[in-house]
Amino acid sequence: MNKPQITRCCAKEILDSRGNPTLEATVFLTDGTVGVASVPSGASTGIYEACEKRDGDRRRYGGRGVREAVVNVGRVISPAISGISASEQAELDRILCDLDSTENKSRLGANAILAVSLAAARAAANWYRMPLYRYLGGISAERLPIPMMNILNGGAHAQNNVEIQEFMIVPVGAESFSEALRMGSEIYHTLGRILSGEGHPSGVGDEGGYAPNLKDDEEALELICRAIEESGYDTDRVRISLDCAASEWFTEEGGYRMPKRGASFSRQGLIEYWCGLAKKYPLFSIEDGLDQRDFEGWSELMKRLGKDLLLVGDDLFATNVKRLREGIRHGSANAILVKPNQIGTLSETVQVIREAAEAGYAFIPSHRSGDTEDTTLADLAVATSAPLIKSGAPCRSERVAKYNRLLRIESALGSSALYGLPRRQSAPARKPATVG
Ligand code: 2PG
Ligand code: MG
Repeated sequence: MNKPQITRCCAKEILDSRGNPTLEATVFLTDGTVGVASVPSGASTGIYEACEKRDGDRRRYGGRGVREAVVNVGRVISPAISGISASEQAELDRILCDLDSTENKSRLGANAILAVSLAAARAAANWYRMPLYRYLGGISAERLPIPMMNILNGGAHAQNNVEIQEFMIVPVGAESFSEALRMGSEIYHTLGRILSGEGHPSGVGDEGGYAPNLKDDEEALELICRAIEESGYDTDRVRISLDCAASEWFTEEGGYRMPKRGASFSRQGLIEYWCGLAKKYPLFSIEDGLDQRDFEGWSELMKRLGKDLLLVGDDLFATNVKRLREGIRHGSANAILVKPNQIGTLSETVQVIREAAEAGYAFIPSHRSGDTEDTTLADLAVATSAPLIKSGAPCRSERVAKYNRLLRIESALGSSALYGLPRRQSAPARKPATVG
C-alpha cells in the first residue's frame, strides 16, 4: 500500500469559542491513520462568503445547530471520497465541489466541505509522518509570520461603544516569532493595567482583546500607543493595524452609518477619516476600510494610502479568486485576508494565496471570531511563507492555540527559522508619526 487511501469520513457537532455549534471532521485511511480538523465561524460575515450550513431548528442551539452538515459528511461526502488518495488534495477538493454543485457550497455546506478537506490533508500528513506545515509546504516552509494581535475589540465583536472592530498590534521590528509574541503579550497586559487604572472593566471581546467603552475610536489608538511605550517599545518596532469591518456600516443609500454612536459618513468622508488617522497614528494596515461592493472606493483609498499602508481586503475578496482578480484589475488593495472557511476547500484557499502572491499582494491567513482549538491556520501560514497571520489576542485558548503552534514550529525549525516580511514585501515605508 503506497498511497494514503481514504476509507471513509465522519463528523460531529462540537462547540466553538462563542459556545455555538460547529463541525469537527475525521478522515480515516485504510491503514487506520486518521486526520481530524474543525472549522471556525465568523460574526461580521461578508455577502460573498461560501455558505455556512445551519439547521435553523430553533429548538436546538437557537437554530445554530449543524446536524444537517454533519449528516452530509457521513451520508453524502463519505461514500464519494472512499478510495480516493488523501494526498490528491486538488482532486479530492474538486470532487467535494462537484458533489455540492452550487456556486457558494450551499447544498452540503462550506462548513461540512472544509472540515473534510482539512481533515484529509491532516490524514495525509500523518500517513507520511510529517508535520502539516512540512507536508503542505515542502522544504521551503521555514518562515514564521508576523502576528497581528487584536488587543482591543469593538464593532460586532464586543458589547461596547467602540465602532472599529479590531485594533491590532504588529511587532514588525521583532527578531523572531517568539519575541514578537512576547512583545504582544507584554503590551496586552500593559494595556489591561492602563484600562483598569482608568476604571474600565476588564472584560474581553470575542477575540480576546479588551472591550472598554471609550470616548471615541481615537481614544483606543491613544491608549494602545501608550501601552506600547509603557511596555518599553516604540512605534517603529510595533505598529497598529485596524480592521474596520466597514461593510457592517454600509447603508442602503450608499453611505456609512456607524451603529453604536450613530456617526454618518459619505464614502469620501470615510476615506478622509482613514487618511486622518493614518497621518496621526503609526498604522501598519487598514482592513475593510470601505464596503465589500465598492471596488472603486477601494481604488481611491489605494491612491491615497496604498504606498504607506497595507490595505487589506477581507469581506471585499472573501478568499475568492474571482473577486481577487477583480480587485487586482481595479487596483483596489495591496493585501488580502485569507480565511479558508470563506471559500470552503484547502485547494481553493491555496490558489487564492498563490495568485495574491503573484500579484505582489501580502496575504494574511486569518482566524474567525468564533474559532476552535484547531491549529491548521498556523501550519498553513508557515507552509505558504505567509508574511503575517491574524489570530486574535495573545489570550484565550482558541487564539493562543495557533500562536503556540507557531512557537512549536519555530523551535522545530531551529536556526533555519525565518521571521517576518520577505524583502520583496517589505513593510510599508511610511515613517510613523510620533505619538505622545
Ligand atoms: C474579521 C474576522 C476575524 P469575523 O473580520 O477579520 O477577525 O471577524 O470572523 O467575525 O468575520
Ligand atoms: Mg475582517
